[in-house]
Amino acid sequence: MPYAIDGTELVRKRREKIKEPEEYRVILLNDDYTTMEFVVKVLMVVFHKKEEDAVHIMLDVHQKGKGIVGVYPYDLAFTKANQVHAMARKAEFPLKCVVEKA
Ligand code: TYC
Repeated sequence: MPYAIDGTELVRKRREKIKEPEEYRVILLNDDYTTMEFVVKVLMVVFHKKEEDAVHIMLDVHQKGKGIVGVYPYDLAFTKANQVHAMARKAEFPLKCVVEKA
């Protein structure tokens, strides 16, 4: 080490290293086959939305083609996307969502 660093410098360096987790958007995609009722259920079960909010999000996706459902750290975003696809597969609906970096 070419020079000594004091306690304050060490604390500053350690603080600078702490990064907030990067965030990822989970985006729900519209399709012509999944029922509105099922989409609302998925939004309530997987994303913990209140029924009123779930209906609003579902209608927005239905009208616009896609919409952001939530923003999460990487692992949680992909876990939720997988849960959506697992529920959809089981119910034989083609419902899809995608994850993108926020
Ligand atoms: N478009 C579907 C219908 O009319 C409803 C729907 C909404 C499907 C949102 C997917 O992400 C979706 N039954």
